[in-house]
Amino acid sequence: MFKKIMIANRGEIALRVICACKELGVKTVAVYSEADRNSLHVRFADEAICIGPPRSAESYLNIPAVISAAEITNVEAIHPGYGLLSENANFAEVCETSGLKFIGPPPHVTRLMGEKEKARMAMKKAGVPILPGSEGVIQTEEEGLEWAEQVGYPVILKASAGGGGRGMRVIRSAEDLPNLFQAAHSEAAAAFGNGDLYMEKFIECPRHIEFQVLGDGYGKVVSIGERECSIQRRHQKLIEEAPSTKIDEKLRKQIGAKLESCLSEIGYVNAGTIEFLMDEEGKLHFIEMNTRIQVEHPVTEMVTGLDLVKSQILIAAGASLGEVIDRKIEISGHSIECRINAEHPEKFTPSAGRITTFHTPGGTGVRVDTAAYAEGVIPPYYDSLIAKLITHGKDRQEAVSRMSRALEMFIVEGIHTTIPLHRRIMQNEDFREAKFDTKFMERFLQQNKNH
Ligand code: MV4
Repeated sequence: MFKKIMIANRGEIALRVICACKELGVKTVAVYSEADRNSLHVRFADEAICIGPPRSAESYLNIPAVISAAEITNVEAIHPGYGLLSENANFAEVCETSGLKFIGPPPHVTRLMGEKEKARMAMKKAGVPILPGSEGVIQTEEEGLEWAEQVGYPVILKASAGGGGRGMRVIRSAEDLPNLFQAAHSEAAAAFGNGDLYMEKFIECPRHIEFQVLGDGYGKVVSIGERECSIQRRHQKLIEEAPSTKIDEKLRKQIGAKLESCLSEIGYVNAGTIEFLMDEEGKLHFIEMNTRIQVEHPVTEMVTGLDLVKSQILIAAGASLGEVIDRKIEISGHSIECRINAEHPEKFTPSAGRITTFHTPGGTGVRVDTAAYAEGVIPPYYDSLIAKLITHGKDRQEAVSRMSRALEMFIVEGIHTTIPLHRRIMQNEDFREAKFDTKFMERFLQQNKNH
């Protein structure tokens, strides 16, 4: 096992990694920007190093500064958390060439999954279901028209270097294709430095369901169930849960087995998430893979009893899956996570500043992952997530009623948060009946305009 690792991240996920390290007896080094001097990740780490000014580009994303801090403090490995450098294959490569273990997959796997159209073809080859669409990159408008004709409208153009919803265009008829093709191409080229596009059949009202996997370095990959992530706004998830009410044991096993063989073939190592769209008939279709620990990993932890972050560190240190998971994985009960953001709950505009009161709920089946505290300051430079409220119950209904009462008992004053929004969603009839898709929030906000 490592003696000391660095956490190249901030906020709640930096604390989450510190928790895992403390339990494993691993010493920790925090890095922080000038805006995060008084952050809890700095306080709870064994050592801390300032790596630059507030803006992420000059601190948390500054690879030379992060690597220098790792060398000065003699750490053996770096945990990247989520966001920031977590899916940067070049960073993973620099780590390895500097003799530092990157806690995540090898660079070539991160690179493959970062090219969405290549990832799609790799999954197809291994028998994981994908949507009808182009094979590889579409070079010209004419080629786009041919594929669209074959697939049938509506279709969606996506940026191969994109992901997470950026640079997409829905095309409903042939006459719209030329303009939208050029627009998507220019947008992708400007945003990602790569204008490559691919095409898929467009699903109007999909559910977003993702599978968690863990791979060791010895060719073994296990699927550890799914998460339902359809409650989102502008591609930002708001509520996640596990398991999905739309997945039965047969489908879970079938998709899980396909993913295990496919990712074992690819040489997948460490934690990963495979995103699917579920169509109106309940069929799953692969869309993309995330090669990091996800924000919503706690709901999987709550229903399996696994510690995914400890697992990541053990795997990076050379443990086999047999050593990391020493029993059969079973899904027990139901778990829900509400993302508490420092935002105005109706306008969704960022709300930075000093927190004056901070009271977190507790009690049976309640977990709070946060780095916020009373009198602490939420800086304006970073992601607006300030806490994750997670509940577990024997079934979905119990998890929802726990969430409802926990939200009532969560007090944050001094800044605006999404807590009032979550309280209202918990009362929504469709939500309570698990009747939703990725358009849920649009409908919900429309209906609740006057509240
Ligand atoms: C789609 C789609 C419909 N059909 N692909 C958005 C995020 C990115 N990961 C994929 N996204 C979508 N891809 C096809 N073929 C609809 C979306 C989509 C979406 C997906 C998941 C969660 C929320 C979403 C909100 C709008 C659109």
